[in-house]
Amino acid sequence: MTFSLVLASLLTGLFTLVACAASAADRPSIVLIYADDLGYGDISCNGGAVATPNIDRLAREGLRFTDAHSSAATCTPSRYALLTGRYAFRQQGTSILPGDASLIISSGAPTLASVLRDAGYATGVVGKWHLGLGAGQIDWNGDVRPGPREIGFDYHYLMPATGDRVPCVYVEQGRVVGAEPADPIAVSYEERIDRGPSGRERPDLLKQRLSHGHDQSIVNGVSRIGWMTGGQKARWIDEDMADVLTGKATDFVKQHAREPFFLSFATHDVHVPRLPHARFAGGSGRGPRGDVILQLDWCVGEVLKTLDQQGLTSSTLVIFASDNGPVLDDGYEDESAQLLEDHDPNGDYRAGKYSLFEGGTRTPMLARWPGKIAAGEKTDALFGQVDLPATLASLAGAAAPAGAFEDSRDELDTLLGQDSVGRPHLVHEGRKLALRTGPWKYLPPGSTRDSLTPGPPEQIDAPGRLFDLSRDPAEKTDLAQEHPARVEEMIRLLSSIRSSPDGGR
Ligand code: NG6
Ligand code: CA
Repeated sequence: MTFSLVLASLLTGLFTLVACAASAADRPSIVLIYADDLGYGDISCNGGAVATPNIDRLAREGLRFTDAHSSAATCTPSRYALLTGRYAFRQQGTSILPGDASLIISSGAPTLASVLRDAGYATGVVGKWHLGLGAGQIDWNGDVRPGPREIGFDYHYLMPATGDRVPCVYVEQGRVVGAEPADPIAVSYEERIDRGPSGRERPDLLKQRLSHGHDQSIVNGVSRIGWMTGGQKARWIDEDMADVLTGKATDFVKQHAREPFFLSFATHDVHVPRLPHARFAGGSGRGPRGDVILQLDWCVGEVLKTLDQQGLTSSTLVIFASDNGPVLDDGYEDESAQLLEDHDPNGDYRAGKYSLFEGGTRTPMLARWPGKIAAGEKTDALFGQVDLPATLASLAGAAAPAGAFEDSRDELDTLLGQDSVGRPHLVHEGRKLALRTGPWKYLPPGSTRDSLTPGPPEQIDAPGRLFDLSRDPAEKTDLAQEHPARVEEMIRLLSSIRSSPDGGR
């Protein structure tokens, strides 16, 4: 080899090294803060009447999305889509799960977490899970697996299902925190295994009365869905939950400050039961729902403060979003409807959680990455949380795994604020499926719930309803009769997306 050839190959090698180092340095750590049941209008930067200064800081320093959506109008299917990059309707058993359900994502299946882990990220999930644990009968006194570790998270500290479902315990690395062999935990959604009084029988024992459902075991003075016995020392204190989970989330950030990490911090707030810590109780003047919005904002502030203190703010992409739209009375008498005053949980949109109307899935979304995402901007691009796996994989320089993430589009340009259009279409999942294409929204015939205004579900006749959201964000004027061809076309597109992810490409 001549001297010049040797020099050339040395230089090439050096260049490759520098290029790799640069791309590694360009990869931010990622913190996803995933709120529960938080509506588009629940944050003050979207017009909410309860002040959320920490969440608003993300908007001031980053990008505010006006047309970003959870994949479904309830928790489990939204979280499934967010992790797998697949719409949940493609898999049976992805509707709201009981607290003893099996893990609904197969061990070893590629997920947002596993792809980032394989790309060299330390991965952790703290907070609400609600994707099932174990495979069959769970032994809450032993090793609870499969769980997050089998689908890509190195670390977990979880509430297994929801705050209103048993078991009311935390699970850390496959073990119930505080479990004692002498006081074994048992859980049942079929049999009344708890000999103590139920919430229905003894409302006088409750801190907050139930309004519907939630009439089984009483834990920490709150009546829950499901029966549970044992584990007295392991049971959570609802009022401390925001502190406990935020502590675990910020510990994870501190422990991984010197390497790329992905943290999914899924808060319990603002789901029911709404039992804020005494620091926040009464603070909003709008009852417990307003108070837990304050508490959620505090949780966000603690994470941002930790990033600041660790010198990680500019090297971390922070995404803030919610798993579905807002709900007022979701089973407890917490005066959420009576004390709303001028606060509009869904902004200008119609209905909320459980609904195919916009309020079901159009949720807050903020993205901050200083220097890479312009500060203080807003985007009207259509964005779906189902896109996060392909988008964040692309950000991390990882290839989307073959045969996976099939509904997930690489929308990195949209996330960074460089594409103002976003997705060409998006499915919304409620009991049925609705479809967006550009400004058009198609809702199928059937019934859809409105969890914000009392009354029976809304009945939609064939062939369904069509709205032009650019003129009619509140979905009041049905244009289906005026635009039959568009309705036909959207029904066709929805059915082809339903039968195959490629149908919509
Ligand atoms: C419903 C519960 C509701 C809430 C929801 C799940 C009743 C009557 N209602 O079945 O309180 O727990 O499930 O919410 O039990 S989600 O945000 O996790 O999807
Ligand atoms: Ca939810």
